[in-house]
Amino acid sequence: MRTLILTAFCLYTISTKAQVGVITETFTVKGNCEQCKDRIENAADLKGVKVLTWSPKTKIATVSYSSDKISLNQIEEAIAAKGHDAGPIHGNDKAYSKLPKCCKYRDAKCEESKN
Ligand SMILES: [Cu+2]
Repeated sequence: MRTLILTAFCLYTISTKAQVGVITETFTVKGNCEQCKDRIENAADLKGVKVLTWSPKTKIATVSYSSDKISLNQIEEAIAAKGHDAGPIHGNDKAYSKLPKCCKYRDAKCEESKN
């Protein structure tokens, strides 16, 4: 009986996970500084995205989003469009060229001083 209940519980858990809903995932976004952080987090201000936070230290973005409204790929594309490499997507070169010097993560590390 106990086994049956456990099995039923496991099946329930699996089916709940398979349903669409709010998903939290992490992916790498290249960037340098606090300005990058603002740019990246604002880029992810999209319909279906609950919250995205990015750490300049770890270069990891953590995003919670409604999978029935938006996909992780779309979120990564929105960030890449701002010039930041996001997950498997290469940051837009034109947008990258317009980034402040401090944010050009392909060419330089950000100095601690602002601007
Ligand atoms: Cu920056």
